[in-house]
Amino acid sequence: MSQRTLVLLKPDAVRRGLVGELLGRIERKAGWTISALELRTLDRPTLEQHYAEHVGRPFYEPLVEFMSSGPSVALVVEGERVIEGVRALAGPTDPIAAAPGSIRGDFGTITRENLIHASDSEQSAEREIKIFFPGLA
Ligand code: 3AN
Repeated sequence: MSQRTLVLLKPDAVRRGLVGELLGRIERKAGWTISALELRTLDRPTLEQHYAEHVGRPFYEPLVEFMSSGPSVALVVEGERVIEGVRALAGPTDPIAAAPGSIRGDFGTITRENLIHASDSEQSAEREIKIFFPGLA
């Protein structure tokens, strides 16, 4: 089943020079393609929309601070079961709990700065793609 997902390589990934490594892991999956890609510093209104479900949680303010602290790479990836697939490449939210071999497991230590965001369902993917790439059909 071909799907689309919204991926963010977060400011820690960009600062640490991991963009090539992380894009490479996505590109090397057979049949997946990148259909949009942009380097962009995310502003507060964009992040408020993106993280609407987390507004009011104790980690929300530091999360927004971090996410607007430098450029991120936003991209849309398309392909077979790509929503579940990129989440599997990323690993779980807590990088210490994430298995080695996953992006968070290989490169992360703290939960806020966990390198990558990937949509968690078809509904989220549709909503998030509209926020970051409103011109994409
Ligand atoms: P995921 O990105 O794994 O789907 P979400 O959607 O639950 O995780 O959380 C969004 C982002 O909020 C995470 N990627 C992480 O940066 C941050 N976050 C989530 N839970 C915590 C927490 N307990 N403490 C600090 N930051 C958190």
